[in-house]
Amino acid sequence: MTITKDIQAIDSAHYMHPFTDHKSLAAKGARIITKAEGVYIWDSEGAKIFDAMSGLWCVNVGYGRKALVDTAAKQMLELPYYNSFFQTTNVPAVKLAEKIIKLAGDNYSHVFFSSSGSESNDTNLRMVRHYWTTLGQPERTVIISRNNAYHGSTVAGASLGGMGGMHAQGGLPIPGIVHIEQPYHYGLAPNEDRDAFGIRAASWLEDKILEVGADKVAAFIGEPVQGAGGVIIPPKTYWPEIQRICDKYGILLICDEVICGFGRLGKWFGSQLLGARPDLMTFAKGVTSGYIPLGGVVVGKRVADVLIDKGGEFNHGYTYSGHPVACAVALANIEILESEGLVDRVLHETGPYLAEKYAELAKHPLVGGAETCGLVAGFVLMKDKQNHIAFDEALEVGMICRGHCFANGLIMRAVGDRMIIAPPLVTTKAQIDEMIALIYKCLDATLLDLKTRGLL
Ligand code: PXG
Repeated sequence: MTITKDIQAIDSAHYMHPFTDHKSLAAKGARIITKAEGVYIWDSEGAKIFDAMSGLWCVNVGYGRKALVDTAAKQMLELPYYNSFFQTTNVPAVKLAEKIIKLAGDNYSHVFFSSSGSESNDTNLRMVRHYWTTLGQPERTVIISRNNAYHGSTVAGASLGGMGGMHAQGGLPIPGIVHIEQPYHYGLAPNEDRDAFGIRAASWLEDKILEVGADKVAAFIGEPVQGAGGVIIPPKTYWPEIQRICDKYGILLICDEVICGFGRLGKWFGSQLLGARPDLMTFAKGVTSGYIPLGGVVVGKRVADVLIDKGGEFNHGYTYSGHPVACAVALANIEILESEGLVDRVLHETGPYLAEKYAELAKHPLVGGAETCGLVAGFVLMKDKQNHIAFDEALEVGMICRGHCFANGLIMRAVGDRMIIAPPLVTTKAQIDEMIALIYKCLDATLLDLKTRGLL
């Protein structure tokens, strides 16, 4: 047996993967990724692949960063672990909290650490309810979220998320979480003025607040740009209007920055670009560029002041809250983002360049609704875009396209028929050209394939 076949057999016998249909995976065998450098990954058969998804929206500084490895090794030797529970702390966690507050701005004072985005949103759920109880309004428990949102896979995370497939398994969402429609202009109202649609989409929040009763609503949660829901970039009017509505009813705003944070949109946090002032910000992924698990919540002064002054003990925490190795790696990762000017580069150079390329890509016969924001981008495969006719969902055209991407050395993710990318922030303009050329190649292969199958 080759190494590939060998590992595939053991994988299929013993390794239960996340979000995977194991019967169909066993039939073909998992792709084994063996090494990575820069923006590329390699599989066990030696194929070099352009990773236009940064792993899973996380490897912001690219693969192969020795500084992060050295930092982890040094910290492991010095203090590999200690908890922050019983009135103890550690230096990397303290320094990282201080650094994140500097990046977040004046509105914020504290950071709560976890090891993932899901855990952080569990923290948010408990924190906002504890906040309102502390203020003597325990009936304010309801959190409003959006359809197709992704906020994680724990019970709270999946409930806050708006993924039908996840809710269908395990009786979710848990009580006290309700959803409104997402601000997907191209999918919901392509003929409406974009900015007017943004205001209308935000008004669905106000409708829901009034339906639930303003005195029962604790918070609204949203990703600045929805990621796993298909890269849904809201009109520029949307977030300021959401902020206005939250302010009007005194409702806490949580921005889930797990994907948008740490430079993805060209600012340290996506809400800073899109015009929101969240009370709480969820982070994970890009904080360490995925080199080691770390997540957390940036806590605004509005919440922190109440919890610290009057909240007493918050009965919540994780073994790995403030893990010294993860926090040290995060500091080194932020140091790279700063010293290489990567966040500004996304805002002023690579983001606008990708936007230009996507404007051209929009002319391809299969491509509808092509949009970018910083280094995140998406389009939807359309059967007849002149008449705005989508493909039948059951045909899984997105998966067909994804297959051609794999075959041609490109990782591009399919969400239904939306094809999405989030390349590492180190991607150069020349590498954007290379990635765009691959996207054209894959689209042309998909077009030919669909014609051959009689689907077009
Ligand atoms: N919030 C957001 C906005 C996310 O994108 C999470 C929370 C949960 O983070 P953890 O670290 O618990 O996984 C995420 C994670 C996909 C995909 O299919 C996206 C995520 C995770 C898994 C798959 O694009 N995002």
